[in-house]
Amino acid sequence: MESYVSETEQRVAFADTMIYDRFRKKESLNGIWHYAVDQYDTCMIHKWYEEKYYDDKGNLLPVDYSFDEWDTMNLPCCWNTFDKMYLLYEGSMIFTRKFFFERQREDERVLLKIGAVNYLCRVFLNKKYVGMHRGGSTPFYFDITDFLEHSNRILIQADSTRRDEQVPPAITDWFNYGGIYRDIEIIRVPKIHIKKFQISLEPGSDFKKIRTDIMLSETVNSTAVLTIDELGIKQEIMINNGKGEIIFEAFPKLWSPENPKLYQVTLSCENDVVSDRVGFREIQVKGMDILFNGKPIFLRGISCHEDSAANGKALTDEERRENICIAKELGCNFMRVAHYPHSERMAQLADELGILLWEEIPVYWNVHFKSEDTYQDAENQLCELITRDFNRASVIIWSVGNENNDTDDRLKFMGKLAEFSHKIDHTRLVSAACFANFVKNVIDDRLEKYLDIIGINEYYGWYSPDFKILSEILDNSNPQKPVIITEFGADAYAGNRGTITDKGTEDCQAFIYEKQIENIQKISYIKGMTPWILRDFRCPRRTNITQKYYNTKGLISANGTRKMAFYILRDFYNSIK
Ligand code: GCB
Repeated sequence: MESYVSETEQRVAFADTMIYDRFRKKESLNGIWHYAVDQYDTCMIHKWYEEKYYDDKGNLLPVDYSFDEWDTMNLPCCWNTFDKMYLLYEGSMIFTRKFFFERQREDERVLLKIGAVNYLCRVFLNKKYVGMHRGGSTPFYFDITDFLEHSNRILIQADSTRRDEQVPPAITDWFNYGGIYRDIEIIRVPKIHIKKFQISLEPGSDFKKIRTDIMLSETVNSTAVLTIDELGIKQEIMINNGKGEIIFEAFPKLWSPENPKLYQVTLSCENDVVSDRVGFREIQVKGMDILFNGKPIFLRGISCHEDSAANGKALTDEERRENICIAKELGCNFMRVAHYPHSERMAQLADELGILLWEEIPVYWNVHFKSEDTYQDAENQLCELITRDFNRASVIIWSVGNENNDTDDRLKFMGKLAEFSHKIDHTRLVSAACFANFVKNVIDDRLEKYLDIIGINEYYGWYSPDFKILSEILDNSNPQKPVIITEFGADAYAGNRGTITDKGTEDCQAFIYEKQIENIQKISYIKGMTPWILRDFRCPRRTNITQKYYNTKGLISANGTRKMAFYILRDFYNSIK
């Protein structure tokens, strides 16, 4: 590793630096930032962020930047959709802006929150290195109290370079959007503040107990107060050494996709007050059933990427809402938001609009399963995701990965991730999208023993032409846990018609959906499906004339045109509702 990199590999923001921040007052640093493409990492090598304009003797030095004269970009955004010139750019970009800051209270701590940067991010404030983060889709926080002045310059490096040892690795089947593509915010908190606030229905309590876990920023003894006015609850919670937990009796109306009832909850402790809007629900596996609020459920799902033609991964709220509404129009009660954490807005909207979610980390294809560093990166992303979305009733499944061959190293790596998810969240199920054993034609992935639900990706009718083998696999298998068919599908260019064997046509895609549904619905251990995929998405690997750098397995095109298969799935879901 070159020395310029190692200096700025210190002070990594991991999940333990996160704070509870929903509905906290935030000052936004979104908006106009100056930027420059920095293909050769010159900013890091020559330390532009130190802004050395003179040598020790006071002589003017030549510099290769002029921050405040650079072009501007409105953040957050993906640079690839900002300007055609950057569509295929991968590497570093430097962003900078100035802002004023006034301290409000003597004891306040000031945190910088960045919603997501793909993939590496380094932050500098007033010529000093603040810290870095790795992982392209989860939020991170820095305490910048001691860096702030009245007039400030912030400089951020966003580095979207694909690397094999990262999570995801270099080759994926989606587009590598770069940029600071989620909100950049400043949050003021009192010195003693609420770092963690988790609230949920206690599983197995007959829907009559709520559990709350709290952690403060300091290891003090104190008392917190939780209120849920609508339920007449005002509960004191003892805090010892900065931590408190309580389980108490309550009778909430249960949250469900049909009735997404949310309660306003407030937690106060010392000088800090936070709130949330939460639903209470229970998800469990019993024998071969998935029980939602105690009743067996079939997950009528659809997979979905975080990708829009106009905005890349920086979807607007309207675009996210539209995706959820289209899924509901399909008759879905469930979405698999693949293959990495989507914005926290997605789960918040799912809570409000009523749709269940599978959330995933990008342990995708050929991850470096042997590497301890890669494992730590994956576990940290998982921890950041769980910490961020713990209070979202809509999220019922954590997925620890997608389509990885059943090797010993992978089993150890993903088994550990599954155990980790169970350890830090006992209110949800854990799964992964696996392969069937295509040699023996049976579902027998060894990861099964760590999972609550087995996800199976199969592409019969598309990559594997013979549907007879699908029915053989499904008949041969005797899984001991419920199965979700997490992927099947076929490419189709919207409006392209042909026979059922003409690849790339709507007719072929629709035919494959019919045959898949015919096979899947006969199998009683299958408790859900999330076909691939709601909407066409950008993908550099897809160069066919019917693809044009898009994966066209969407039931709708990137601009929303419904394909024939959309109606096949909609009719099936409506028939089993
Ligand atoms: C898969 C992957 C997904 C791809 C899809 C495809 O199995 O999980 O990421 O996009 O197949 O279209 O090939």
